[in-house]
This record gives sequence, C-alpha cells and structure tokens, in this order.
Amino acid sequence: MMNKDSRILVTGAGTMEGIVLLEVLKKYDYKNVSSVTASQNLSQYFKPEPPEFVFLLGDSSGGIKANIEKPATLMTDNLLRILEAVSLSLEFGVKKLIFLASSCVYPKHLEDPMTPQMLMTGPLETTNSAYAMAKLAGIELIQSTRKEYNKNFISCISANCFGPYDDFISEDSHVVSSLIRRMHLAKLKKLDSVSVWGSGNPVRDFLYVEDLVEGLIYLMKNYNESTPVNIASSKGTSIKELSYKIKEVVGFKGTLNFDKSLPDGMKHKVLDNSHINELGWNSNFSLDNALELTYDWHLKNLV
Ligand code: GFB
Repeated sequence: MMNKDSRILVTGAGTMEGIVLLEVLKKYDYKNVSSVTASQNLSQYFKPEPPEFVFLLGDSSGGIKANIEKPATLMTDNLLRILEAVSLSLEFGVKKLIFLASSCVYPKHLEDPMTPQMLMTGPLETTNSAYAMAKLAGIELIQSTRKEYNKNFISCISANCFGPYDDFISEDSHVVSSLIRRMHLAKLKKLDSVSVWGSGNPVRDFLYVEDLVEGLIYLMKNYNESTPVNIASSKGTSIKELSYKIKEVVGFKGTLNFDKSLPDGMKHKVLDNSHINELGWNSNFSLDNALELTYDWHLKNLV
C-alpha cells in the first residue's frame, strides 16, 4: 500500500495533470516523490533506487486541432513513454503502476454513458484515432503485463480534463482553456464577438483537474483489478452550454458565433462514473465552480 514514505514517480510532470498531481501529493505529505518531464531520461529515475509506485501520465496531448494536425507525434510520444515506463517498472520491480488513458479511447458511435466494457466495440473517432490507439495500446499492455507477470498494474480513463496549468495559449489547446483565453482577450479588446469552433452541439464530460488527480491517488490506494476505471463527472454539457458558462465567468459581453466550418469531433462523450463511485470515490467540483477557479488561476498567472 502506498504510504507517506513510499518512493513515488510521476511521469508527464510538465503537464497540467502532472503538476497538479505533484501539488496534491505534496499537500498530503508524501515525502519521497520524484517527477520526470518529456525531455528527461526516464531510466535514470530507476537507479540506484527504483520507485515503488509509478503514476504513468502522458507527456503530450492536445485538443481537436492538435489531434488532427499532429497524429503521428502524439501517437509516437505516448507509445514510446508507455513502453519505456512499463518495461522499466517491470525490470526494476515497481510494486504498482497506474496508467492514465483518456476518453478518446471509446468508439465513436456509442450511447452515453460509456463504460470500459464498450472499449474496442467499434471504430474510433477519426480526429483523434492515432492518439487513442496509443492509449488503447497502453491499456492492453497493462492488462497483458498483469497476466504474464502477475503485476499489480492498473489503468484509468479520464473525461475531458481542464484547470490550472492547462495550455491556454496555443491553437493546440483543449476547448475550456482555449475559450477562456479567447473570451478574456476579447473582453480586454472590447470585441463584439468571439468565434467558437464547430456547431456547439457536441456533448462532453468535463472534469476539473483536481478531481482527476484525487481519483488517480484514490485508485492507486484502493483498486487492484484489470478493468480500467473511468474518472469522470458523468455529466454531459454541450459546447454551446459550456461557451455561455465561460462567457458569464469571464464577463465577456459580446456575442458568440459558432463556426460550423470547423470540426465537431465526437458527438457525445460522457463517461459512466458508477464503478469509481462504488469503490468509494466521488468528484468534488461542480463545472461552474471549476470554471471560476480556472479563470481565477488564468487571471493571476497569465497576462
Ligand atoms: O477540447 P477538445 O479539442 O476535445 O474539443 P475533444 C471539444 C469540442 O469543443 C469540439 C469544440 O467539438 C470542438 O469543436 N471547440 C469549440 C473547441 N471551440 C474550441 C476551441 O477553441 N478549441 C478547441 N480545442 N475545441 C479530445 C482529444 O477531443 O478529447 C484529446 O483531442 C483528449 O486528445 C480529449 O483525448 C479527452 O473532446 O474533441
């Protein structure tokens, strides 16, 4: 069981998820935590003393534009890190590893809410199939490693995550941070309107990053089975609803134009949270509250 003195390694430490996980582990007084970012050599973190517990988070991800334009980069970066981290964890006797996948692993034409039993039952959404394949390979590798080597390695699947330290600036960003930034700048420049990509009809399950990392820590401590576990809010919000919520939080007074010439991606993506709820964990932040916290962070940290 992971305790406050356990040797813990967090990969993907330069990402929003990684940074917030490190903050929360520190808050809970875990004393022996190392972290590795994309540019660092992973193997050096296994010598002389290997970690006992590994949080395997991805180093590279992005929103719909990044997935469309950089599918090979996203697939390669993720696959390489997954293979390296699982191999090293096996070789150096890591006690437990949790692998973080994302909701793009679910097939395109599913009824909400999605459960892990539905994985691999249909074709993937084309805008993110390469990234999704890498994450699916990760889930399969975790399950195979359990079978072949009898290791307590587990996986989980995150809903669309957002919050502090997200990429707010680049075109590769996810929808929440992207719209917060665009409406914030439009407010400062007193613009009349802001463009929102796509029809506004797609529905997503938005999860605050602090909820995600609390879920990750909970599963690391309490879950030991092969089936991946969703970490989600289980609440569907359309991009239109989200956009108007962000408009309110940011205080942008202009109009929103939904640009149907840009891609929608998956139509619906809401995950079933019942498994992790049965295990004793619930998400804590409402979408409204989480959007306010995220905008506050943006105001304090970005100009
Ligand atoms: O966040 P996002 O790129 O993730 O987009 P996905 C969600 C929806 O928001 C899409 C719309 O329907 C977009 O068309 N949208 C509207 C915008 N305005 C914007 C904007 O300014 N920026 C962005 N990015 N979207 C992701 C994958 O797909 O799912 C990730 O790309 C990850 O890699 C994540 O797997 C869970 O839900 O479409």
